[in-house]
Amino acid sequence: RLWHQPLKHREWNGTGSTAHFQDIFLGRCYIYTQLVQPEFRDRDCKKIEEAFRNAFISKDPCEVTEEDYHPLMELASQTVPCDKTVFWSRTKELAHQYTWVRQEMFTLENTLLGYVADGLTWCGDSGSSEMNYQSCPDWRKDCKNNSVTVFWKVLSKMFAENACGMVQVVLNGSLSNAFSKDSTFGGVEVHNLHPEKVHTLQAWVMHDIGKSPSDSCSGSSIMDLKSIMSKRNIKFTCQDNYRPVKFLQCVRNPEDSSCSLRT
Ligand code: N1C
Repeated sequence: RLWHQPLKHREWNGTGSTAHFQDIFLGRCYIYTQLVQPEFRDRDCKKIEEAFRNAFISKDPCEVTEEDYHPLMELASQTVPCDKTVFWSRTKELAHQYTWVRQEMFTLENTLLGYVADGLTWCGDSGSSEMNYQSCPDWRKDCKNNSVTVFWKVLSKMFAENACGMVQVVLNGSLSNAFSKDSTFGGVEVHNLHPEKVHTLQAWVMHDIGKSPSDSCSGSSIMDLKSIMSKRNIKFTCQDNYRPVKFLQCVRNPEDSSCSLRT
């Protein structure tokens, strides 16, 4: 490479790493450890950021393995109290609104690593120690085992393994399949719950206000989930439009007929 040529990264089909990635990561880590959950105030954000970078930097972003993230997982490990884990699938915003109001409950994004990485994109390059801000692998067009997807897979797996007591999942009843085996919830989390620790999975199937309901607790996708749980020896319950979550939807849509008393 001639000295005056700008460094050329390999080109992928997805958007590149989030601009100012390191600053955002570090800033979020300090917000979480100092302000959101001060029990974590002694965690070393610089070390966590370094362990995170080491997982994917100078590597082909399509060849990242689960093991690459293990040192990070160890450094930033976190346990959620029993009965307080909330999973979600295609209902991210609503699930986050719920845990925001119920501060003692946790989605993955209410844990340190989920919090710092939420909504960000990152990838490295085998020929460079820099992040690639031009492009990153697309899950469909380039590869499944990319730096972002592998991260969420490892983290989701640990989150499910650590869950205990009664756990909840918020599902989207405005999709034709509220439960999908191809989602992270259906493909990873459900299979990593430990029946010795988790006695019940409670599903809430929520319909978007203003959209027609497409799936419900009596639909076939929920029957699939029910049968997976029964094989795994975990009790399963399901409720359509669970009231405490429905109230949150009604805050945004107070005039909807489904939000008035006694309907
Ligand atoms: O595939 P999903 O939903 O079923 O994944 C959600 C499920 C939750 O219970 C979380 O614990 O898996 C966990 N999880 C995240 O917390 C998360 N935050 C951001 C999985 N993925 C997460 N992301 C990104 O959203 C990630 O890039 C992944 O591919 C999507 C999954 O969202 P989904 O399909 O709505």
